[in-house]
Amino acid sequence: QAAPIKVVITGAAGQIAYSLVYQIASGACFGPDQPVFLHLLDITPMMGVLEGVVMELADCALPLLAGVLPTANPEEAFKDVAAAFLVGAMPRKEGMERKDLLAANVRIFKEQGQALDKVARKDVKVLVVGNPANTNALICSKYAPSIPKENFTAMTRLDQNRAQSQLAAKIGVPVKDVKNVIIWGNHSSTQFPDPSNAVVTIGGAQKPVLAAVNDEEYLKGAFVSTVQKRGAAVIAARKMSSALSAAKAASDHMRDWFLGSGDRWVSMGVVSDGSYGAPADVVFSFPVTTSNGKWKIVEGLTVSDFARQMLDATGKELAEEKEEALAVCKD
Ligand code: NAX
Repeated sequence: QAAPIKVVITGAAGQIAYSLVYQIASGACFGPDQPVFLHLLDITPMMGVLEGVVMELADCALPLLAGVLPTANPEEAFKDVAAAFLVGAMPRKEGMERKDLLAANVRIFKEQGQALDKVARKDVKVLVVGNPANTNALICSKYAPSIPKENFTAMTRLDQNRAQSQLAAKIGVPVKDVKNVIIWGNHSSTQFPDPSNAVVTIGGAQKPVLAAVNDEEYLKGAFVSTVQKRGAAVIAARKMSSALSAAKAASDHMRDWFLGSGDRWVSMGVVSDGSYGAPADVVFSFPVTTSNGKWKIVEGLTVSDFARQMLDATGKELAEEKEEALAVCKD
């Protein structure tokens, strides 16, 4: 059997982590032959809760789980890790402006970037889930200059999974038969879920989703807004934010990055090179394929006028968030 890899989850006492630890420790993420040593980071007041998570992990008696280290010290948590799930962030409290939330969280990701830079493996793959995920990932990368910027990504896979699932239900096929839906831009309400290159397998033959749905008004309207507002709909129903599906998406993202996406496109927030007219040097979600531990932006897609407007709006938001975040970091 392979030697264990060290994997860190931050926000480990929180709700997403509660599902994510099992995804990782059961082999769903890194494969059934890869043992993992889990580093679990949370803040000091949460150490008691985290101890409960550690107890439950022990009680799962998982063959691939080589060990668990609960800690409140980022340098201990990030030491020698090959994969980092940065889930922990400050939740929005009542009366808090979006700006205040951004400021609080950007500071956390600056510190964590510095700690990763100091103690993590130089090939560590970092996935930021904590919001504002794209801008947090950018800041984290900026404060970890010894780690390649390609190794910092933000999660839009939950949005992709939601979009794929909506389309499959609309067409009436199993979700696995829809592929290549794209999420462009920011993981926020300006994101653009784009079905224009998606394909569906019906009766053994592939067909464009646009033709299978054949309802432009729906695809530009209700489809887009349902995906954009799905997080709020789950909160309204569950009185808590998406956690099971967020953990599954985080595991999907990291699995595809480590093990390859095959011929499917997946959406990942990555440091933009300006492809498709997106602003450069922001973390922008693009369609990518992954192999040998590297992602590559899918090239040569046509961008319609409608898509152009949507891409520009989400790009503008990311450029603004970046300026705000950089100003906070200078303080
Ligand atoms: P919880 O509030 O349940 O858990 C967050 C945990 O992070 C808490 O235990 C808290 O103590 C810990 N934490 C806070 N500051 C920390 C620090 N400096 N270091 C380590 N741990 C710290 O939130 P949960 O529902 O698990 O959500 C976590 C984050 O994911 C939130 O920012 C949320 O907005 C974000 N989401 C992102 C999604 C995405 O698609 N990118 C979707 C789901 C989710 O909403």
